[in-house]
Amino acid sequence: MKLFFSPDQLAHNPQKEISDGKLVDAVEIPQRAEMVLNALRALPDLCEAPVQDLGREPIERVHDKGYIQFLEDFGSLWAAAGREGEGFPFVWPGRDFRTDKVPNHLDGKLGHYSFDAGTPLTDKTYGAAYASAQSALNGADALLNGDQHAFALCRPPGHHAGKDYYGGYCFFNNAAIAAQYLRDQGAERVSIFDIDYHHGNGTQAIFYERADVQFLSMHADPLDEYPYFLGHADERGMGEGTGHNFNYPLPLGTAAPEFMTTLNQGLDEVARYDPDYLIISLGVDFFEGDPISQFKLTHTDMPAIGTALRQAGKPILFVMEGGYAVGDLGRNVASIIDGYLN
Ligand code: SP5
Ligand code: ZN
Repeated sequence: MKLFFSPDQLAHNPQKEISDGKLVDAVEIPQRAEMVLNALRALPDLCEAPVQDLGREPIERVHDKGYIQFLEDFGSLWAAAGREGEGFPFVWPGRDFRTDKVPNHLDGKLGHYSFDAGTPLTDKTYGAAYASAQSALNGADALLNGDQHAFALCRPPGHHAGKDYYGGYCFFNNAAIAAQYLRDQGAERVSIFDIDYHHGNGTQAIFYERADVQFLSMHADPLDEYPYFLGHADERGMGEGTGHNFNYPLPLGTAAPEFMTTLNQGLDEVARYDPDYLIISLGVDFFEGDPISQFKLTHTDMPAIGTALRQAGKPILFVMEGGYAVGDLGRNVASIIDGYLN
């Protein structure tokens, strides 16, 4: 299995995030990728492949140009405003506000292009997010060239990012960019199954009205967990996309038996849809030791997840999403991939 990762992805190195009313240590840190990289390097069936720059165009197929430009310009805008430290929005267009005009003011732009205050933005974010998307695109290319599977070690993650907004530590939606690229290169149908602990709100929104990309997400019930405002079971798609969106909200405290039953339920829907390619948005924040999550999967539960995914029998692109128990992250991901391969 080819492994795609670019060292440029490490440049986004946030120090603090807002949580519980305080600035606390950031959890989506470069060490996450280093831990996964080291653990995957130890697997005999993994080989690192170079990440080619496939350009900005495949990112523009998913994201708004003004949004991409804002991320690229953010560092200079922040410095020109005489500000130090990391950027956080503090005002958003809530109900009754307008979103059809992009404010001139930096604070207005931050609110326009984001949905939470928990995601630090810096002058290094764009380059790292761009490189993360390139890793996903190279993984997609491997499948197009006949590989049966590929692992894109994306970081920063992507599944909370929508067409023109960031949040949840996500800036470019790597899985969505890969799915669109597969479609543009000739695939007829692509499924994205998001097994991160949090609902993949950005991915859902991007494909909500489309029949050519099926989206499934299993996650902590949004009534009780971030991102709170999307991810319910009755969200089934709109227009042509009706019937192609599947959400499986699960209670806090969910452990392996219910998790696996739900995973297999989702894989049954994938089989019915019969996609050319399956993308797994692989967050491992369902681990019992995750510092911001409340599922109860143990380290020994991991291989069975890989085995179930293997049984789907489709070419698979793994796209890394969340998982914040940094010390256990590498071995958890490696166990899933080991279960998948063996
Ligand atoms: C990709 C991904 O997994 N993003 C997750 C974003 C979650 N952001 C909200 C974090 C809130 C943490 N609050 C924890 C409080 C513990 N006292
Ligand atoms: Zn997550």
